[in-house]
Formats: sequence, C-alpha cells, structure tokens
Amino acid sequence: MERTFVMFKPDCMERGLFGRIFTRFEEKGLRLAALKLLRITPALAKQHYAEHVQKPFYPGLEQFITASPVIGAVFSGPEVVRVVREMLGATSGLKAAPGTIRGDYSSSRQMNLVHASDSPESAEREIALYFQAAEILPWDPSLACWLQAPGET
Ligand code: FUP
Repeated sequence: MERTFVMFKPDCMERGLFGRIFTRFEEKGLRLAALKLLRITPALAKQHYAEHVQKPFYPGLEQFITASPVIGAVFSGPEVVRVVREMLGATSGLKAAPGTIRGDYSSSRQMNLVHASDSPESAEREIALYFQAAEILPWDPSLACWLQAPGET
C-alpha cells in the first residue's frame, strides 16, 4: 500500500493544533505506520528541503523549521500521497480552500502547519530521512474491513 511522510511543523506544535489536525487523518481512515517527536537540525533541514536550499526564502524557512520540535509521521493507504496533499490544500494558507487543513487554520505561506510528500518517490526519500526501517510498523486495524471494500488498495 502507498505510503506518505507527514510532518507537523513548529507552528502546528506551538499553536497546540497537533491533536486536532492528527484527528482529521485518523477520521479519514489513514493507517498510521510510524510517529516521532524530533527537533530538525539545520543539516536535516538542508536535506529535507534540498530543492529549495538555493532559493532566497530558504534561510527563513530553515530558521522556522528548526525553531521548535516537530512530529514526523508515516501514513499508508490507497493513493495516500494525493489524498493527504488534498487534505492540506494549497501551499499558502491564504490561498488554500476552506475545508482544507491550511485553509481552515493557516494564514501564511511559510507557517502552513503541515508538510506532506508530493509524490510516492519523495515519500520514500523523506521516510528514509526520518525513520529507520525498524521504526515503521505496518499493521491492519480491525476496522480496516469497514474502511475499504475488498480489492480496493
Ligand atoms: P509544499 O510542497 O506545499 O510543502 O510547498 P513547497 O515545496 O513549494 O515549499 C516548501 C516550503 O517552503 C513550504 F512549506 C512553504 C515554504 N515556502 C516559503 O516559505 N516561501 C516561499 O516563497 C515558498 C515556499
């Protein structure tokens, strides 16, 4: 089953929104496979945001993402990469549609609360950055038979 990496960013932690936002993913029926509280170092930030390191906004982004602890998670589910990105909404909270996580809780482009992988390939790269194989625990919740019909993966 497809996997995605989700990060609850410093603004999410500082504003006490982790529980509320995590609940949305739980209620959607995504399967939690890993969860970790950590502080991102500047070195890890440069790896995570490798495609942005040379951009003018990167220094501010690194300062933000290293400012407070974050929570990293791995969720699995059918088409989970796209599903989670759509739940987050557009990158900027000012542009994200109402009803999406950023649309409901963020008014910022940088402080947009949650990161999620943008492709299955990025997901595998990001999961490997944050988790060792032994920290990932795929399991089948008893309710799985009420979340998807047989054959829907
Ligand atoms: P996303 O894929 O939605 O996480 O967004 P991007 O990969 O385009 O950007 C990565 C992070 O950089 C976003 F969380 C927001 C931040 N960012 C800025 O802070 N300023 C910018 O001008 C663009 C992006």
